[in-house]
Amino acid sequence: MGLEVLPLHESFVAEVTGIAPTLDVNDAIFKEIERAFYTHSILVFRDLNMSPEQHIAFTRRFGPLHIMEPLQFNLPGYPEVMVVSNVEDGSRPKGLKRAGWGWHSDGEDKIIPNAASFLYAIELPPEGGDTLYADMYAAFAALPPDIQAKILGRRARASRIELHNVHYPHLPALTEQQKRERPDVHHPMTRKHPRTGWTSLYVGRWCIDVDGLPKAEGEELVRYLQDFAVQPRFVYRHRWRVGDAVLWDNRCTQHCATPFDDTKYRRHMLRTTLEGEAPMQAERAVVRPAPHQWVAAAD
Ligand SMILES: O=C(O)CCC(=O)C(=O)O
Ligand SMILES: [Fe+2]
Repeated sequence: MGLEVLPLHESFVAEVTGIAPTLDVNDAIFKEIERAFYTHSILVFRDLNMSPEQHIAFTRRFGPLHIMEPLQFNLPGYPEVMVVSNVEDGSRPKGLKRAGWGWHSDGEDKIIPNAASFLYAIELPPEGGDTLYADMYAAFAALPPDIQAKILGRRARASRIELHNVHYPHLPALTEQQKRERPDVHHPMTRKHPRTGWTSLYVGRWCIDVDGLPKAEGEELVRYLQDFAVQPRFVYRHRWRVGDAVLWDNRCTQHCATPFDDTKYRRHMLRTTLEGEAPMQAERAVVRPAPHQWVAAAD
């Protein structure tokens, strides 16, 4: 039984098979997995059986971990593991409810966004609760040339402060202290991936307007790009099974959790998160090449 990498979509996402359900792999195999991750942007693992220690240990091989705050949504004793869940312990929520019900990449509204996230399914509802993923290299490549030229080298403003109530209407409003901790950020609209060098479209749901453009024009451009990015041709739908884990690269993909009846069913997931870097501006377009040219891309 050897490692296999099987594409699940024509442009991104691959399933990795032939490895231990604990993801305890040697360095040579890990190198293959890492290469597959940077070329396919998203890896799906199935039938896993990982302890929180194993989940953390595998993720850490890609780089330093990010501890999600506030710590109230992390697994007790394991600050590196965030709980995405509607399950309650008495009346206390065990995790963040309705996380990511809308297209985004993790941390896009922070100064240092998260590089990658690794979500592991522990308990699932019988219907609903799929996760959608969209390929931002493909979205960038498919943009009309005049729009590419308009956004290359530009920045857009992401605002937790203005959009928190829009995206998290079920959560309390931000306190003044939280607002100070989550100031507006101005990220490149076209992002250069630090490992592959390829250009992705970097505009998600926390984005609001564009630096250097009149407000209304910037808002309209942001809405256009948000809609363009998530057209069905760029999207892979993950239908979860218990024991699945999906590792996604937030620098070149977006994702969107789809709803389920959370008054009736339980959905309980554990997530580790990789520390990121300040997004690099793509000053010129470097379109992701065809798969047969990927071999050396991530080395
Ligand atoms: O629950 C999901 O399917 C994804 C939630 C999400 O956006 C995340 O964990 O980053
Ligand atoms: Fe997310």
